[in-house]
Parts: sequence; structure tokens; C-alpha cells
Amino acid sequence: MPSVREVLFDLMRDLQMTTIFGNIGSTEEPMLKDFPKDFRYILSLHESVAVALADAYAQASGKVVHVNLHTAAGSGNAMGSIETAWYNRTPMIITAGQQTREMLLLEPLLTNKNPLLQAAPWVKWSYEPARAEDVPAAFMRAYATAVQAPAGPVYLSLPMDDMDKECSRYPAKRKIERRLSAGEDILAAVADALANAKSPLLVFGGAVDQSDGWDGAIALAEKTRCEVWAAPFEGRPGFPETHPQYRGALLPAIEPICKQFEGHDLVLVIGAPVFRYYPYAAGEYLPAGTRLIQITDSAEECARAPVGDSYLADPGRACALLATLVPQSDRQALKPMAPPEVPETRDIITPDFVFHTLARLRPEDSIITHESLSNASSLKKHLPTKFSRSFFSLFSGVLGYGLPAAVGVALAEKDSGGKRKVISLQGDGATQYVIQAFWNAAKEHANILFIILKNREYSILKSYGEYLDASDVPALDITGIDTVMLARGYGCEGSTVSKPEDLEAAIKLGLSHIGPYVLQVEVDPTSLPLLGKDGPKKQKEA
Ligand SMILES: Cc1ncc(C[n+]2csc(CCOP(=O)(O)OP(=O)(O)O)c2C)c(N)n1
Ligand SMILES: [Mg+2]
Repeated sequence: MPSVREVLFDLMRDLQMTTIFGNIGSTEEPMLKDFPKDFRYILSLHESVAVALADAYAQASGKVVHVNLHTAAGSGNAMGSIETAWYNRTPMIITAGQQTREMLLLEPLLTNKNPLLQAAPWVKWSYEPARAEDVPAAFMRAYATAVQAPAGPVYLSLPMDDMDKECSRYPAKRKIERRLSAGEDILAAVADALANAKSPLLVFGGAVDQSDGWDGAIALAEKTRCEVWAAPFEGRPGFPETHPQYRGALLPAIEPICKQFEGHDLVLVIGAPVFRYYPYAAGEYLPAGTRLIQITDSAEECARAPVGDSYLADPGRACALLATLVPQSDRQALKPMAPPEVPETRDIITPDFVFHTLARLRPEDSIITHESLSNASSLKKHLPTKFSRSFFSLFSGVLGYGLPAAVGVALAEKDSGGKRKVISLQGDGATQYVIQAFWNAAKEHANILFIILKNREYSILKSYGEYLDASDVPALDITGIDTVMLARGYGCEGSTVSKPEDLEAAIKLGLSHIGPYVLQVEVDPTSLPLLGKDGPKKQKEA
């Protein structure tokens, strides 16, 4: 009779899950012994790297990923990235070893005391099989849970003595439809509202792109000829930021969003929560006379919206259907936004100047990953996303995503036979949370240009301090870090640039390098107003 391990690996093979990301310990070795030749294990040196790398791989490829962690210890280390995978809606099965059932009662070393609770808020399901022979079927159920809309991580705790036990039952391999439908019976009412609105406004979230809605969203926007905005804090765009109707990302706060909606009788939000706000800026959610409609495939997102009417449907399918139901508007076509100003020449490099220069030099089809918080709006202005699946960031606010995400995206690109360059734009602070990802970049010979914006501080926290009226906060300066030297230690090449006149040549060199290259750019540390120059300046005045 086959062992639990043999049946489990057969099932993973059947589900086309032959790549395992992770970081292991002794409690996982019984599962991984005699590792089949057609599988690969992508080792990371820290669990948060493994989860974030796999997350980005799933985002870029659309595949379901398997991450293998070391009992409670490894799972604990991975929590920040698991939270990000939850908000990124990533289909991810996490398996973690557990102490042998023989000793569990006496709580030996490496016991996961409560595997069902450890990751609980950020996984869709946690389970430890009641019997060894249930392990493969539990994996099948984990798969079915993880892929359904909204996709997300699930957690399986697997006792180490289960693997060599006999397993008589091969779980049925089941096809699980990953997306909801979007029917005319429900959405005709939304189409009517759009057709009858005087001045509608569309807001698209990243779930539109996750559900293959990119082209449908464009078709819908062009039918309605209205302004299109991105929902705040989205990990990936749902609509091309180069489109003439695109107007930018909504500010992530209550009062400014309300202002942005003024003059519109209908706001249709597709594939995003309503909304992810931070900081707090008191105000009304909507102007008087504005109706909000949300289309989401997440019942939870539906429930937590403070205003508006919600429809549960697949965002991508909804866009495509609405584009057929809505009549062509005869509104005047909108003019595209003015291009960003060319940054003025200064004796110090500014983030604006980095993005402006990169925009001139980067291949049009390059993919950007981003974790550089204080200058995100400038980045978006200079480097708007033109194509589906070509910009990835984090939707959670948990730092430690960007570096491994770049590697995960580059790996997905390589696996699909693509040759697109990945450009990773990183704050110097964010980079330090998951520095070990440079090792994966070197090992995979990943085709990435990392640009580290070295301002020697947590710049955005200085802006928050200003907004919150919290002066003299300690611990916001991070001087004395040389990221290029750290990256070299992990096997990546790189250099530092500090003069504006040297930047172009440095970026060209980095872009032409085959494999990972780390360009550290010393930039102006001026912190900017948190909600932009026109937004509220202080929380208490908001
Ligand atoms: C895991 C985690 N720890 C701490 C924070 C709080 N935090 C938010 S932004 C930030 C600083 C980011 O600094 P850097 O990457 O250098 O970007 P900059 O603001 O300087 O552009 C910190 C520490 C966080 N979001 N996540
Ligand atoms: Mg910084």
C-alpha cells in the first residue's frame, strides 16, 4: 500500500503543483525525503521571503502556490507575509510540519501548540488532519478552499509521523471553478444605473486584473466615456494608467475621497473594497446626491462597506458583461491628463528625477514591483502601468514584500518563457525587512534591476508624524546602511550613484545587466505632505 507521502505527492503532481517554496526544519524532513525528481524546492533563507516570493509568483502567473514552513517557529516568522498574501488574494496552500503524534500531548520541542489559531485571521482555513490517511484529502480540500473567490492562503499542519503511514484512499481530484459568475439577471440594474447617470465615475481595483478583466474594464470605460480612478492602496492596477480616461488613484482617506466624488451622481466601484482608508480624515463617505455601487466577488468586502449597494459577482466577468449592456455614451471624450512635469535640475537626485529618467530608459514591456512608500504617487505619475500583469505591490501595508516579490515575478516570467525585465523600486527601509531575498535573486539568476532609493530614513513616517501632530518621534532615521554591500554578500552585483549627472549611465548599466543588479541611489530626504499638497495637512484639522 502506498504511503501518505506518496499519495500526497501524486495529488500535488495531478494538481500541477510541482514547485514548493519554503524554509524547512526537521519536522518537514519526513515529508520531503526521497524528493521526486520532477518536483523543485525553492529554498528561501527566511520564511517571510518564501511566502512573499510565492505570493508574487502566483500574482504574476495566476497559478496556485504551495509554501512549506517549519512548524510554529517558521509559521510565526512568516506571519507578515501571510497577512499580505491574504490581502493580495493569493491562492496559497501553506503546509507546516508538526511534532510526532506520539509525543504531542507532552508538548515536546517544536510542537505547534495551536496550529488552528496561529495564522487564523489571515488564512481562509486551518486544519490538522484527525488521521494520517486524511492528509492527502485535506490537501485537496485546502486547494478547493484557497482557489475559490476571493482566493487566499490556507494552512495545513501535518504531523511528521503521518508521512510514512499507509494510505488506502486517493482523494478525488476535483475541478474547482475559481471565479463567480456575473449574470445579466443581477447586473442589468447596474447597467441601467450607469446608462441613466448624468456624470458617473468608475473605480477599478486590482481584483479586476486578477479576474482577467483588463480588456473588459477598458471596453466599459470607453462605452461610458467617464472618468476612471484606481481604488486606494491596490497591490496591482485593474485598468491602464496610460488610458486617456484615467485620472489617478483615489486618496486613501474619507474626507478627500468624498471631495473627489463631488459632481458625480454615480460611483461604480469594481473589484475593490469601499475603501481601504489610512490615515483618518473625518468626513462624509459620499457627497449628498452621489450613489455608490460596488461589484465584488468577496462577501466580506461587501459586508464591510460603510455605504452603497453591493453586488456579488466576478469583477472581470462583470466588466465584460456591463460593457455589452451599457449603451455607447455620447458624452464628449475626455482628454488625457497632462504628462508629469520634467523635474527641475538640482545638485541632488530626487525620487522624481529617478522615475523620470527610468521612464525614458526602461523597456516598455518591463514589469515593475514597488515598495517605496513616500514617493509612490510620483512613481505612478512617471511610470504609469500600460499592460495587464505588469505592476505588483502589496495591498497589506506590511513591509517586506518588495524584494522577494521581484524574484517571484521574475521566476514566473522565466517559467512562462518570457524575457521581460523586472524593475524593483524599493525604499531603503523596506528593503531591510527581507534582505535575504537577494540570495534567491542571485541563485535564480533573476533578471531584475533593483533600485534602492536611499534617503536614510523612514520618510513616510515623518510625513505621518507631521499629519498626526506627533513631533519628536524617535527611531525614524536609518543611517549607516550600504545595501549594495549587503546584496554582494548574497551574490548580487551592484553600485551606488549619488550625482544627478551619473544617474542615466547607472540606470543604463543596470538595465543591460543580465541577472540581478542592485543600484543604490542616494536621494533627497525631503518628506512630503501625507495626503498630497492639496489634501488635509493635519488629522485634527481634517
Ligand atoms: C512590517 C512592518 N513594520 C513596520 C512598518 C511601519 N512602516 C511603514 S512605512 C515605514 C518606513 C518605510 O521606509 P522606506 O522603505 O525607507 O521608505 P520611505 O518612506 O523612506 O520612502 C515603516 C517602518 C510596516 N508598515 N511594516
Ligand atoms: Mg527611506
